[in-house]
Amino acid sequence: ILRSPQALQLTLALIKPDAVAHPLILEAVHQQILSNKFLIVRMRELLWRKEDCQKFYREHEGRFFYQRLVEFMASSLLSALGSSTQLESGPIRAYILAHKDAIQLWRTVMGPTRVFRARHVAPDSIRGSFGLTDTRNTTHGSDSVVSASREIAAFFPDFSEQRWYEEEEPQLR
Ligand code: RTP
Ligand code: MG
Repeated sequence: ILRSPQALQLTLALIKPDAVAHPLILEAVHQQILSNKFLIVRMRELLWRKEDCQKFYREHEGRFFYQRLVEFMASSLLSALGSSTQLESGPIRAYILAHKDAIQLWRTVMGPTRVFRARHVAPDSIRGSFGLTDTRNTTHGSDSVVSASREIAAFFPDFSEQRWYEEEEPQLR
């Protein structure tokens, strides 16, 4: 009964460098994933290449926050080596999460984008609890089925949703 995109939706979740850098926050976010009964389909940690990051966020190109968002999310070789010139950036963690209502549920668990708003209207959400600024707001989540499949492919190019439903997901029944 679970073996269909109708029954189980996928989303891409990212934990941003501000949270990956902090073991307690990283663990708390991971626990939020588990306690909300998401199934973790794939998970990886990486230093994001700037070109890949720019491509991922291309819908925001030209917006006032685009440059600082990319500088924060992507790592140059200098930041990989621990250079103090790029203190903010660092590794990120990417997940494919599955749930009946994965896209909307993850966005609710994250809370509002803007940290001031998150703290006021959803203080127990991830961003309300751990967000530092509008850029360093702890997590990312896909906003639609179309962007989820584009974003999953960006981080997990070998992943096939079809094959997953057919071959892996049955273990859950
Ligand atoms: P996300 O894509 O990260 O899951 O969050 P979202 O849909 O709620 O927000 P979106 O509008 O797609 O923006 C993507 C990321 O850009 C940064 N941002 N900063 N006013 C600002 O300074 C501002 N607005 C957006 C945030 O880090 C946001 O997560
Ligand atoms: Mg978005």
